[in-house]
Amino acid sequence: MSIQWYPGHMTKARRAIAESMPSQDVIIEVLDARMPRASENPAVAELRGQKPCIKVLNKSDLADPAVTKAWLRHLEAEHPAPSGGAPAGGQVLAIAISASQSSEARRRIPELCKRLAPPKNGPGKVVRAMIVGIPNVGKSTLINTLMERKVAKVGDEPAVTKSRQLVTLKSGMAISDNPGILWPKIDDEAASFRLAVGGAIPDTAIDYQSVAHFAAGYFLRRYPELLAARYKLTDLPTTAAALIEEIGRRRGCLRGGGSVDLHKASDILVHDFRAGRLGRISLEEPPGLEEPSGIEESA
Ligand SMILES: Nc1nc2c(ncn2[C@@H]2O[C@H](COP(=O)(O)OP(=O)(O)OP(=O)(O)O)[C@@H](O)[C@H]2O)c(=O)[nH]1
Ligand SMILES: [Mg+2]
Repeated sequence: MSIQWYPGHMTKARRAIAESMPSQDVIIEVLDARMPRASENPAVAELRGQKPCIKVLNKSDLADPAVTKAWLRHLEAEHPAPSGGAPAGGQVLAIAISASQSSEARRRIPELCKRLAPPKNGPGKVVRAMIVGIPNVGKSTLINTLMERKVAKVGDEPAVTKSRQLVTLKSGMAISDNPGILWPKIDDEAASFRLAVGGAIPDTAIDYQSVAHFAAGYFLRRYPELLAARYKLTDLPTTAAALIEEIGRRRGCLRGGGSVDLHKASDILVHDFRAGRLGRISLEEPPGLEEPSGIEESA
């Protein structure tokens, strides 16, 4: 499944990010903790160049904690801290937070920004940071948390923010929220599915049932016990298609004639995942963590 969803405001947002990049001290790249790699927009790395960056694995309350820890280790290994002395340009730090709950975000992010920002000359120089990332990862929620009040609109759908908003924190730090940006053609099949399952792409721009099929297959392989508990299944189906059918039957998603409404059943599975009702699940693991095998990928 290749995704082509690139609304006009994203072109403008990308241009605006590029234009203000030179005046920024630190880039705060918000990622989805359930899929840190799939939610990493290659355009952000390209645009930020050598600017220091904090990779914020947000929504960690929904992600598998052991996998998040492994991602933090992996990201640290990918971007080792410079040995000795002040941080060099281009340094990357990674933290896991939950922007919707976090007093931790309020405490740690400004502190990390100050640590990463290049030293400035003269009194009254403020640290300038820019929040960027793909849609629906919690960028506006983070700015509201940092401001300790609602300054930006948030919503559980992609492309809620359409233009940049610049605010000043109590500490004097200048920080901007930006619209989520994707890249024009997402070719990586598994990454497209993960982005779609997680809600970074509107449900109307994807083949919903294949997305649910991908999720069902992954959950069966990686989190069978969570599926069994949520849907009260003593005998887990062995294929993604059979799982979606079974969910549909159990939840009464039936058409006239008794066949299962697969779209409704898919909807239940995807929305249970997004809301965390299945439990804490990560959709991808860093290299080195093995997936258990034994269940067919698809039916
Ligand atoms: N569970 C959980 N939900 C979160 C967290 N952070 C944000 N959300 C929810 O995720 C959804 C998207 O949040 P936004 O802050 O609007 O995301 P955004 O990145 O600004 O999205 P765009 O403006 O569309 O690019 C909202 O429903 C938030 O309540 C978090 O840490 N945990
Ligand atoms: Mg937003």
